[in-house]
Order: sequence, then structure tokens, then C-alpha cells
Amino acid sequence: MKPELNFTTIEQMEADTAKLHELACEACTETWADRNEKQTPHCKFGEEGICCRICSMGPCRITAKAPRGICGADAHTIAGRHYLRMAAAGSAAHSDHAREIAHTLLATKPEGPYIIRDEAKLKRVATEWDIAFEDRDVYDVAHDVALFALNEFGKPFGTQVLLKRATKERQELWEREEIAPRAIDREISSSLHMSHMGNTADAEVLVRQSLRVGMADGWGGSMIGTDFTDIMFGTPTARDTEGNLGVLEKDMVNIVVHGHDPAFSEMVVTVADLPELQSYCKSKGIKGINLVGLCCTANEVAMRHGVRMVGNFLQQENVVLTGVVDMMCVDVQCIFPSLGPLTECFHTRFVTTSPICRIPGSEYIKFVPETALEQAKQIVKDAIDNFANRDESRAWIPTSKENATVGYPNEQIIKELDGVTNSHVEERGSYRPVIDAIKSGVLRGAVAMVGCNNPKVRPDYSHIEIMRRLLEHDILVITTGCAAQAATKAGLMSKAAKEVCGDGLKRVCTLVGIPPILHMGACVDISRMMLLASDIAEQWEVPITSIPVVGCAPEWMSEKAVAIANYVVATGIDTYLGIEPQVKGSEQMMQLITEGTRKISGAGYNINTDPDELVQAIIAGIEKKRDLLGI
Ligand code: BF8
Ligand code: SF4
Repeated sequence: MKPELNFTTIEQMEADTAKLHELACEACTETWADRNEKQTPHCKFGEEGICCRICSMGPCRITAKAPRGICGADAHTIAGRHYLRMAAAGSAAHSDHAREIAHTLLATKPEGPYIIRDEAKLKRVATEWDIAFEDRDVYDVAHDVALFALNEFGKPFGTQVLLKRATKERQELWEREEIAPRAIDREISSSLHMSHMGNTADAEVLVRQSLRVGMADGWGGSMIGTDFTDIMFGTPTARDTEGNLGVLEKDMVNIVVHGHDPAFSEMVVTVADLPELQSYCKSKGIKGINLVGLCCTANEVAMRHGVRMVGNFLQQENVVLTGVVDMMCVDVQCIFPSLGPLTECFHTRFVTTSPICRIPGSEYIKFVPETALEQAKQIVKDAIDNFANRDESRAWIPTSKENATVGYPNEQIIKELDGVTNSHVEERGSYRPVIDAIKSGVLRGAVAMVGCNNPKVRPDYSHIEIMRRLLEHDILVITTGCAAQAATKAGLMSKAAKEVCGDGLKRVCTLVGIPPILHMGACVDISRMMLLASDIAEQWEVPITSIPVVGCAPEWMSEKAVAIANYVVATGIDTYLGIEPQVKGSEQMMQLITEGTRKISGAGYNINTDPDELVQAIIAGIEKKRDLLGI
């Protein structure tokens, strides 16, 4: 029997949410749970992907009596086009975020506010792109690198430059199968074009383009975004932090940064520590400033500064419902529009900062590099001023919080492994100890746990249950996004969590001094995972499809997740989904995404809405790969 640790249970988390939702009721407002109830059951045609409204002859819905839309599109065409459009929108979101980051890199200058923090990574990228580095001003190099990357979005010829980071086998396969992505914008645009009324009707071709547009994200936009974020704000390193609603403080000014673009949150983190704002806070008789992160922004600032993580996607309303949030400031993606009316019921100021994400009920401050520092200062000052408006009688902070050790990008993983071996033979570093541990069976394999929350399953339960079972089976977990926060809330990202692991994984965690779940960052950082898997395959000298490493998104919801799932599969990594993609109304599409892609990339989806069955399938999948390798 494994020792029972005193980690927060899912039942405790649910009790906290239930209490906060009661407070919402008292405040005469609603939450996602209320709206979910009103939306259930969902429209069957939408859920199955067989409602088409891409031209004004429609909408057309597919039934036994009406098996084709007015133009003749059948269920497979309609579901396939919709699926491709989701992948394209997901790629657009990640890649536009990356483009913003590239523009921020272009705006770096020695006097700040945006500066170069990781020169070594800048040098590595510049060298990779044949941009001269030696004897040049580092900022000139940075600007050349930024311009080179911006060209990747719209270049008229050639494919994504970062594909060269993949294994030879993958590069050849992508060329052969014609899924190597061209310019990022080109793939997104072509996807919309192909799925326009009167264009591609062949589901197989639509799925192939979904892989390609996903690749434009994973091996294009997201990878650029990750590298440039590291160059400007530092490549993350391992550090301790805490997570869950209990990180909010009664006696302090609580500022929540929420969204995805670190160009914004980094500035708020920087200014919150400034003596002038600290003393302004004290002058008001307040103990201090408590800055916390939500959703992917939480991952970004936790990994680089140890900023505490207040929660994941379905907790964004809970955070406001505590009544102690003085400022909720957001940038882009995964922001509930409900925060507008919700914050109006409380004293919380709600600030949007990007033209990409304008929300009624918010104050809009257009955040730009030239004035970023001053704008961030104003936001923090406004939060301090707003503290006085708090209604203590409506304040309730759950006590739940757990320790976590975060910040394991590839460089950090390799550095930790250095303690085990000194064999620095490979360019990006050696994963030999991990490979040896997997070969010997001390570790059975690794799973990338990623993705969102979704009320279609019990929120966070799937993440936590699956992760616990994997750890028990000596399967190392790497994680990003809201999955990382689910792990944090359950204590599984702490070093103490080695106690819930099987003997092999526990031994590795003890020897290396790591938690059993390694935090690799935000969702854009799934690009780090692609490099990790590629390097492992390369150093193992087997195709990437053979290594016992798979992906799992048990509670995914966003279009970004569809883009991710497509590039993970195109990279040759099997992906286990706990939420059904909206294509069920087409048998052909279901077959294509679970089996058809295997003929193209050697990987596919395994879909199961029951977390218990899903984790069994993952373990069986990993064991099958081991058998095939003869280990
Ligand atoms: O990019 S995991 S809910 S926060 S989409 Fe959103 Fe999903 Fe969270 Fe980050 Ni990713
Ligand atoms: Fe209907 Fe065809 Fe128009 Fe879609 S494209 S709405 S199926 S007519």
C-alpha cells in the first residue's frame, strides 16, 4: 500500500468550488456551472460536427432523411471542413501570439523595458539561421533574428525553417507526405480556403491539411514563441512555488494576471516589486502586493519568477468570487467573457490589454512596448487604490494550496540529468539517463499531459486520476497548460509526490532530485515536448513512433488544442483524448483521425471519455511500444 499523503483531494477542490458558486448565487450572478446546465444537452448536430453554416444557402444539417446539404456536401465533408477550421483557428491563435512576441523582440533595447536575458539561446537561434553573432551588438542580432522569424509567417517559398530540428526520418516523411508546413499564414489561409464553400470535399485531404496547419503551429509559431520568450525573459529554471486558490491573501492587494502573452505579465511582475509601488502600498496601510497567475500566464510567470498559481481555466470565475481580487488583468486567449458581468458584482477591476481580446465590462488599456512599464505601474497602482473598496463581509478564501517545483524546460531536464551522467555528446544535450532508465524498465515510458478543463467531464478529476495512475506505473509525466495546474493543486508536482509513485520512478526522482511530474510551461511550450521526443528518438536511434512516449489531453476544449493534437500526431506521437472531437457524425472522419493518420505519420488518436479506461489504454499503448522495441 502506498502511503497516503495529505494532498488536497478532488473532493476538497469541489467543495471549495461549490461554496464559491453559492456565493455567486448570493451575489445574484451565475457561473459556468449554471450556464453549462442550461446548455445541456448540447445540440446534437453541432456536437457531431454535421451542421454546416459556411454559406448562406444553409445552415444545413445532416440527417437520415437529408444526408447531404444543399450543395451536396455530406457528413464527412462537413465534419472534415469544421475540424480543419478548428485546427486553423488554433494555429492562428498560437502563432499570432508568437508574432506579437517576435515584434516584442524587435522592440528590445538595452535600456528596456524589454531586454535580452538569454544571450546563449539567442546565439543558438542566430547560428541556426545563419545570422552573424560574433563581434556584433547583441540587440542588432536580436532584431535580425526577430525579422527572420517574422518572415516565417509570410514567406512566399519554402517550408518552416525549424523543421530542421526534427529527426531526419520525420523531415523526410513530412516532405514525402506533403505535410511539411510552408509559411505559417499560408497554411492558415489555405485551410480556410480549402474549407470554403465549393472547395475540398474529400475528408482525407481535409485531415491531411489539418496535420499541416497544426505543424505550422508546433514546428513554426509555437516554437518561435517559446524560444523568443526564453531569449527575452530567461529560459526557465527549477524553482519552488505554490498553487490553488489558497494563494490569495486576505491582507494584501491581490492582482491576478491571466492569459498567455508574457510580454504583458512580465511587466506587471517587474513593477510589482518596485520599491516605489511597495511603499505606496504600505502608505495605504496594506501589508503588501500579492501577484498571482491564472491559466497559461500562471505557468509562464511561475517558471521564471516563482509567482504563485491561483488556478486553471475553470477556476477563473472562482478567483473573482472570493471577493478579494483587487485587479484581474488579462491579455489574450481563454478569458471568459463572463468576467465582465461577474467583476461588476464585486469590487474587482477588470482590465483588458490587447486589441485581440476586447470584452464588454472591462476597462481597456492598449498595452504597447514603448509605454509598457508605465502602463503596468498604473495597473498595479490602481489595484492598490482599489483595495479600500473591498467588502470584507463578502470575502472568502479557500485554504487549499499545495507546494510545487516548476520550471523544467529541456535545458533544465538535461542539467538535472548531468548529475547522473557527464556525457555531453549531443548538440542539445543528452537524454541518455532517461533512455537507459526506460530501456531497463525502471521507467516504463513518459506521457505528456496537456490541455484544458471541460465541463463535459468532471473538471480536474481526469487530469489528476490519470496522472496518479501513470505515476504508480512508473511512467514519468511531463506537463503544460491547465493540466500542469491540476497536478499542482493535487500536490503531484511537488518533490514529495515521489511517495505516490512506483518504486522505479520513485528511485529516479530521489536520485535526480526532481518531482515525478515535470512542468514544461504553457501550451505554446508543447513545442519543447516535440524537441524532447525528437532528441530522445535521435539519441535512441529509433523512429519517434517507436519510443514509449505518448500525449494525453483528457479535458481539452479549445481550438488551440486541435492544432496541438494535429502536430503531435504529425510528429509521430500517439495522442489520447478524453473529449470527443466534434466529428462523430462522420464515420469516415472518426476512422481518419484514429486510424487514417497512422498511414501518414505513424500515429493517431485514441479517444475515450472514461478516464479509467483512458489511462488503461495509455498504459497498454506504452507497454505495446516496449514490446515492439523488445525491451
Ligand atoms: O493555452 S490549457 S484552457 S489556458 S487552451 Fe486555455 Fe486550455 Fe488552459 Fe492556455 Ni492551453
Ligand atoms: Fe449547406 Fe453546402 Fe452551404 Fe454548407 S456549404 S451551408 S452544406 S449549402
